[in-house]
Amino acid sequence: MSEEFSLQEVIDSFRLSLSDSKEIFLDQYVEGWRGLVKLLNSLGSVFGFISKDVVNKLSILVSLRGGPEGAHYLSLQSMVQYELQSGLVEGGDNPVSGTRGVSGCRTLLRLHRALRWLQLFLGGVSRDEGTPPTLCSLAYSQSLSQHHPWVIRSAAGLAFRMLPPRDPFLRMLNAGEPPQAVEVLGGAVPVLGEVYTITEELYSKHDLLNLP
Ligand code: 1PX
Repeated sequence: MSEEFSLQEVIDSFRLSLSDSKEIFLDQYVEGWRGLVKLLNSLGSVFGFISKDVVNKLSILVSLRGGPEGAHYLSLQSMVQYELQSGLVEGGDNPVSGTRGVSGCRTLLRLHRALRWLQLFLGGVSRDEGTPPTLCSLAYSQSLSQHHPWVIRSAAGLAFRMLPPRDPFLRMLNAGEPPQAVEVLGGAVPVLGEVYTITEELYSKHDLLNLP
């Protein structure tokens, strides 16, 4: 994977994370998020606190996947099953991550909620429903913000205002000129939507949507 952000690479990773039987592979899911971090990093230091949090969550998942119980972290489905069976979902003393009180399920839940934000935001941009700062803040208020305390919400609100206008934003996606980038974006939304919906159903079935 190159150092530069590529929307297509992100879409490919999320698409590849989906197996034929609709399991979601963790490695490719993490890879998709790594791609998004590149864009976050290129947006400037105001977005640093967001990027840091995502990187931190990704490294927790990577350490679980690379640890002695890593085989259980092949997919989101196997992770949920393993952590439920082992009493780790609530974040018991997890010998694998070495991070006490941090489960794969609760870590991924944060990214899952953010994926909803991304799906709403990119949908709005692709349909040209407003400027990136406006759409970003609208998508945030319809999703992630409900899970964030005031201090995070206000810092996020400040960062959103620093987002570039539509055309420069589309050019940052590294998917060709704006009209082409819009097309690629249009293709990204259903892929993100599918990953989101499968995860949502999995978490909902096991009553994991409110993990602390
Ligand atoms: C095609 C390009 C689109 C742009 C890609 C940018 C991807 C950004 C993804 C943002 C992901 C944010 C993850 C937040 C996870 C979270 O909720 N963490 C909080 C709770 O964690 P804890 O472990 O304590 O339970 C944590 O407190 C969060 C801290 C960071 C602030 C999060 C603000 C989220 C704003 C989302 C919008 C990002 C704006 C990017 C602009 C393009």
